[in-house]
Amino acid sequence: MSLLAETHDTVDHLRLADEHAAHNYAPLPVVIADGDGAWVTDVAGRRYLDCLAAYSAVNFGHRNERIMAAARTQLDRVTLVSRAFAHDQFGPFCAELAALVGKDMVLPMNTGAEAVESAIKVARKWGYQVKGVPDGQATIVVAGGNFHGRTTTVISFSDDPEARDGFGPYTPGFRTVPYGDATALAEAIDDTTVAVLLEPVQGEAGVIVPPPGYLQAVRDLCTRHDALFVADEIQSGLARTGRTLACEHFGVVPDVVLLGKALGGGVVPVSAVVADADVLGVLGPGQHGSTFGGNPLACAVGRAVVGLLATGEYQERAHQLGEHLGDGLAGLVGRGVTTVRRLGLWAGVDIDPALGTGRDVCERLLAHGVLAKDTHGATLRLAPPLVVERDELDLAVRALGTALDELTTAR
Ligand code: IF1
Repeated sequence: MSLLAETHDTVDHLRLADEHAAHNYAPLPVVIADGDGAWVTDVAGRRYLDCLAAYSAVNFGHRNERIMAAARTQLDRVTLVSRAFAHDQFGPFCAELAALVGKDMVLPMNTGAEAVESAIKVARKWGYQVKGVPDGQATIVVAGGNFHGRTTTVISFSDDPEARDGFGPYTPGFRTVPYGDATALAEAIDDTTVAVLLEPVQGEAGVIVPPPGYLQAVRDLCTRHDALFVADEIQSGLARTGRTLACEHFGVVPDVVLLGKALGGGVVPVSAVVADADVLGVLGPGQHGSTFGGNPLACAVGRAVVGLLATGEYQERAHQLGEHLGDGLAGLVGRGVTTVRRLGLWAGVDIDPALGTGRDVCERLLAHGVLAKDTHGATLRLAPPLVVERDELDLAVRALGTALDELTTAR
């Protein structure tokens, strides 16, 4: 029996979490009890417009009815059998997801970091077995400002001290080049390079859209040097930017696509490495695995997500609503906002440091009924569920303007 299940007291909940949960986050002082579409309600009954969507893991809205129906149906059938046996959601999920992405095969995992780690293992194995890189000498090129997860290997190639410091010794075999710099990438690639791992749009870095031609240059360099272009679409993918994959905006087709977050419909962790057989075929029985990867509940939810994406409706919504959001945010430039970056319904909003930090703005947005998250000090990342309505976006922009005015007055 929960100590506080029926308590409507935010402070009690925050105190319990503070006493019994690791302090690896500093959450805003709000305790959510219910979610529906683009809105959540806290334990005191206050409603908030969710402009984070769990870092784009809730693209289809809280408790999306088609996703929840698929989950409920599967919950009443079978939820976990391990990959030691097949099940009736597995093949269809893999076939349907592969078709959505335009590849042959899927390696289903759970978290985004697991998909990234799995892709690193596959790329290395492909390098040794197919490309002919001497065993143990594979290198992978990554970009400065990257965020690909929190596991030890992944933070080994992070250049964010908060994410990396204190967790050594680090995994070798990675080279870092400035994001957006094709010349630096060309200089970093050599015969040992098995892959270039990039976010098509850098999320944690603040929704950094690459310069024109950059991803095409990455594609060309990977082709020329027989290296795999691995696109981490865990946050940018699945309609967030207005296309199924962010890479589509730039006219490039990566060799390997990493998916996660919204693939689980906001219900269960579902991630995947998606590629053709000439890449994923390097894995044989016993060479990789996961207790929960590709479980029946995950596959049933994943199939519902793929079904939602098949019509293009969410991609179009993100495009249209993103334009509307962009127009609203443009009106705040010079009113405490210095820069706005956006692709689809995904925006990075830089706050004038003279006014305060991104956290300061988020705390005032909270008071005005809007949830958002800061990143790297002075940037807000806005990523509401794609089911949000225009007037709700207007509400968020108005609340941001008010928060900025309050900070200006308080100076
Ligand atoms: C946290 C950031 C966002 C990701 C990309 C892989 C992963 C992520 C492009 C790993 C995860 C999450 C992790 C979460 C907060 C959030 C985040 F701020 F950390 F960087 F979104 F920008 N590739 N991003 O964005 O996926 O293992 O978490 O399922 O760690 O604080 P995961």
